[in-house]
Amino acid sequence: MFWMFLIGTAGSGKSLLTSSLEKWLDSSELSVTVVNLDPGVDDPPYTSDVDIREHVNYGEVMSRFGLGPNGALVASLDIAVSHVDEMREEVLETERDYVIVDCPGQMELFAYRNSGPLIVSSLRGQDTALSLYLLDSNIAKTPAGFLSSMLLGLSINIRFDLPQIHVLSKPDILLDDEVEKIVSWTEDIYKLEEELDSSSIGLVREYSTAILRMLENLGGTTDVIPVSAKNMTGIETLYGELQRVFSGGDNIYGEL
Ligand SMILES: Nc1nc2c(ncn2[C@@H]2O[C@H](COP(=O)(O)OP(=O)(O)OP(=O)(O)O)[C@@H](O)[C@H]2O)c(=O)[nH]1
Ligand SMILES: [Mg+2]
Repeated sequence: MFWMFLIGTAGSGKSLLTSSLEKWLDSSELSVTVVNLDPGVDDPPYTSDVDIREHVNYGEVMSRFGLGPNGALVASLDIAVSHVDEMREEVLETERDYVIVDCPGQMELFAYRNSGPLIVSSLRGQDTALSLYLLDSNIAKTPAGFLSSMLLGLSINIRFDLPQIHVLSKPDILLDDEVEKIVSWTEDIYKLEEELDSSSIGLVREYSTAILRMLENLGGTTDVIPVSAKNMTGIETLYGELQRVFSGGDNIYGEL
């Protein structure tokens, strides 16, 4: 089984991409299991085969412990840790080729507490896995937004220690040449540097230059694949990249 964990900032398009990817794989006669890991979601745009909500009741956690939405998510994920083995069994019973895991929206709560990475590593066990990190076009369209999204991606890579593919989500909200420009920043880090130099001053510029040098030392910025979950464009390219990483176990940050 090949596992894909969809991770990205709140509202970056994880759930819709889960749905579109499932449809695409299904229409290509590849078998796929969908896992919802978001205890707080009401109505995801897909039918999940395995669902964290079968094991943890977010609303009840919130009222029983008198918690707000974030506290309840943290507590729900902590509770879910003791149900991961059952969830993994449920996934294995489906006996499908691919597993898509839609991760919770509040990425900082999922990624930066212990329960999130623990759930991910226990769910996948020894199976081949990667993360699909979504960079939201709304944020990545500016050089500074793009750079901070890449930095966040690096941080996610450290937290989950999985090979990582970068997806530019919602490219359909941008003009074609804006998408091309973002892609060019990943192909040539100096293009991004030029734009950052002309669009930032002071401390932001100083930080940006230092971050770029760090990314350069790590082998440059990682390619991003524009994928519109709304229009179903770019999924074929994404699938090619999935195949490449799954077959080679490639880690985008190489030596890290
Ligand atoms: N135009 C466009 N909108 C999209 C695309 N993907 C998602 N959206 C919209 O973006 C919003 C958020 O999408 P979701 O799929 O719920 O995002 P998410 O990352 O799962 O959100 P949380 O789980 O709440 O963090 C919805 O209104 C989607 O319809 C896309 O490819 N293009
Ligand atoms: Mg979602």
